[in-house]
Amino acid sequence: GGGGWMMRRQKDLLKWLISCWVCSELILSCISDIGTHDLRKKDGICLAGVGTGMDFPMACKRTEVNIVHLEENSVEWRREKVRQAVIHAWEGYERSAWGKDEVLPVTGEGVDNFGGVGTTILDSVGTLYLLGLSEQYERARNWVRDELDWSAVGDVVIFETVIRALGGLVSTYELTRDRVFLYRAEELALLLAPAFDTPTGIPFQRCFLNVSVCYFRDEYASALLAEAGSLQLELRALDFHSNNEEIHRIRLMADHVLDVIHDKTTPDMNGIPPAKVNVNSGEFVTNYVTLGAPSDSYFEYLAKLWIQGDFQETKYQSRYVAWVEGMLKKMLHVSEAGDTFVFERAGDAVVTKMDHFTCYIPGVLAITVDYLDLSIHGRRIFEELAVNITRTCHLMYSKSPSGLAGEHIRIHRDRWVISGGYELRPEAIEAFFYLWRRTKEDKYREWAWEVFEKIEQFCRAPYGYSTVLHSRARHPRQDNVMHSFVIAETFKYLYLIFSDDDVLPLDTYVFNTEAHPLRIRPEIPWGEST
Ligand code: DMJ
Repeated sequence: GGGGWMMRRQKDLLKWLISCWVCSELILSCISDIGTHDLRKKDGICLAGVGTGMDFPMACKRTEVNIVHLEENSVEWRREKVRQAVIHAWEGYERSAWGKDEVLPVTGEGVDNFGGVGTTILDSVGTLYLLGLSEQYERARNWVRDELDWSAVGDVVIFETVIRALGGLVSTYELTRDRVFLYRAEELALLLAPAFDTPTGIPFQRCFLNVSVCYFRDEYASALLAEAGSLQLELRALDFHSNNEEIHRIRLMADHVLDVIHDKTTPDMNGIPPAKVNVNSGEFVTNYVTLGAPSDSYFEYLAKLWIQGDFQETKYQSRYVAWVEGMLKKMLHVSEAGDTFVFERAGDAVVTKMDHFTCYIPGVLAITVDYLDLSIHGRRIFEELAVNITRTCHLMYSKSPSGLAGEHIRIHRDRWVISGGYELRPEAIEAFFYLWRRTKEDKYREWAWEVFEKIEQFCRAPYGYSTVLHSRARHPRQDNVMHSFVIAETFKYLYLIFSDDDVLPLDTYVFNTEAHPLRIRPEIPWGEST
């Protein structure tokens, strides 16, 4: 009767529920196999793919479902969180600013603030590849192949174009061996040639790329040290891969710039030339001396050129060591509280200001110390310096009411004044990453994670991540800017600090100032051991 039928129905229902449960468990275990397991074990495969010239490795094709199966706050979980932040930033750009230089992350518009070269695409494409975001990568790559139109590119800053666009293209070529990137990099480099057409060879600051007209913004025809001195890693890498005499000539011109600056650097400058140089005479036109903006990456490149050339070019080594010694002698200050600062100078006067930018210094020290011929004492100085400056970089965040650093700090009798907003800059995280790789001390991962959490709290916006005004405020306001270096650098270093060491190993790659990995000794055929 009806009761029996009910019983049967209930049994069926129970069976159905059990089979559903078994099924879902099976599905879940499958997902976690290709999910969690992939994240931990197959990262190796994913990155073995990087630089081997294979197609986009299948193991890299992971989906967002992974995060569900990861233990909260585990290293894998944090890495995946960073990866999802990249997805969010990239999708905001793709959705509302595709092909433009940058996205306005609050309002969702695109802006061409770098001449209209699609800067965010060129700057991000290597990171998309590295993070296994295959579909996003394919779309970016196809844009580079099909849509990038040099004839539509207007007024560009040479330095920014080299570190972001050219650096992104050459690096992605080295990672993927996809010749699309090489050809595009060659085209761009050739367009840059007129920039070096000055009496000293120190390049113009800006050019209209489409009409080859170059110029200076300021009437004194002066170049900033970082702008003149951070073009070489990228052009050298390209020259290694190109069989093009004109590109070789451009590369030599860029190398020559460093010799011009070096020749004008007198012994009283202690290896640290002032921040501005006249391009007609090569004379310095300021007495302002800093390792931060606008000089920073000039110093970074002296060290990294030495690394890129496999530590063979002793002229770069000695120029690098000279500025570190000059810094120790003239720029470094240890407060009564024991904090280490890299200050600036206006002539003989010390300016008690330290830029967030200077946080690139610890990384440079960390990746060179083993290759210098140092006494035990000298080695200790280098190592302690790296550790102590990194600690100050951490304090720039932890002492700030918002938990985000400003553009710089000023120190008045041991009192810290945090100035400016947080521009989503990478340098402190960069320092944490290099120190993590070197020391394996957990605190560096923790510090990086703290910054990431603050970025999520204050910078996340509808179309990406926004810079904030006034880091000193407890709840800083968003400023509607997402620099292209957010994906290229800030999130890349965050991703790497939560990855294994064989993901972009530091004995194979040196990062340009925009965090684009370039091969050390690129002339060695890929696949062979370096
Ligand atoms: C980046 O474009 C580069 O790191 C450059 O060297 C300095 N400024 C930004 C990041 O802060």
